[in-house]
Amino acid sequence: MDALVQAMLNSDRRALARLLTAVENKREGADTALAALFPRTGRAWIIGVTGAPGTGKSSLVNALAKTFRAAGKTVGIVAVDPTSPFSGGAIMGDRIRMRDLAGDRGVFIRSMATRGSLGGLARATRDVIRVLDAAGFEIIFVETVGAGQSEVDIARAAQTTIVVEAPGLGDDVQAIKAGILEIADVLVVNKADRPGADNTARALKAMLEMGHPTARADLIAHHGRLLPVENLAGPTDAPLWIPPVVSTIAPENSGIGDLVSALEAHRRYLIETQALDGLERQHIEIELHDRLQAELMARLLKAVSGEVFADVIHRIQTRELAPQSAVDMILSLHNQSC
Ligand SMILES: Nc1nc2c(ncn2[C@@H]2O[C@H](COP(=O)(O)OP(=O)(O)OP(=O)(O)O)[C@@H](O)[C@H]2O)c(=O)[nH]1
Ligand SMILES: [Mg+2]
Repeated sequence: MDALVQAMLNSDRRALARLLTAVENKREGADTALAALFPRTGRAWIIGVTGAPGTGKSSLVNALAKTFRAAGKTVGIVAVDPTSPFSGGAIMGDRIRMRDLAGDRGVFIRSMATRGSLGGLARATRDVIRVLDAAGFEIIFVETVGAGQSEVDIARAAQTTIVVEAPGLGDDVQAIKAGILEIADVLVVNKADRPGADNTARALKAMLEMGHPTARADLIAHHGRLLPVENLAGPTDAPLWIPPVVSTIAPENSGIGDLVSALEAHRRYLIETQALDGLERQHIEIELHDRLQAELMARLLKAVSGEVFADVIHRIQTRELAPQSAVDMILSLHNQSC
């Protein structure tokens, strides 16, 4: 694994691909490799791209990557598909959509599909992003499909999040799922060549005017909290970021310049208001919480046998044991075995 890390740091693309596979699958030695690489991370600009299936996320990433490459930036792309266990189709599609990037050594594309739990996917995505960051890619796009909690969780690894909408997904406002708007730093109405695009843009702008989240603190509301919220937020007198709405036609490169300007403005905003530090602290807190939760649960399941669980479930069903008493009992069993 050491040799692989060294080769990867010497820009060996095959070593990078192999290291990513090892990290994604949590192979032996992967955690040590990640720990060795960790001091080299934190330099990349991570841009999340999320939205309903087929809205044009990959086409947009392709167009954005080409623009950033023309400006001399190196680009990593992570395409995550939590919805399908066999995302071969989507991955093939991405390969076609992004084929103009093939052969460019300044670009590295990685597709990931669900393996095991969604929590596991979020963990794997963070680790894959870190390896690309350590490898020196300056901008990393993370594309996630859909609009559920899992996509929101994955999008939280990003510093700037693009939410992509397209006309014709049914009722304009209905198409904008609750929760997805709150994570948007930049809103894109792609497929602006299609009828109804102006309505979608107007509906989005109206929704933004109606209610804009005043703080990012709500982002961690469903997670446990290790730190008081005041410690997480940036300076309270910082100006608010109002997400701009940008219309694009990705395959024609139309609107991409405006989108890049919007992204860069958000980046500047994060730096100038010192929100970047606060955001990173939030991300670390969420990650630490997630990792502890997964690790504690894994240890518990290792220490307490399946028979004990079966017995406890039976005793709950026969009303012999209340669910919370069962939890206390299992935890005390676990503590004894530690
Ligand atoms: N007319 C039109 N078609 C577009 C535009 N952008 C993308 N498409 C087409 O829409 C389809 C889906 O584009 P993708 O970029 O794969 O969309 P996606 O959001 O990445 O899709 P998934 O990853 O499967 O969710 C493709 O056939 C694209 O060529 C656009 O601006 N206008
Ligand atoms: Mg895609």
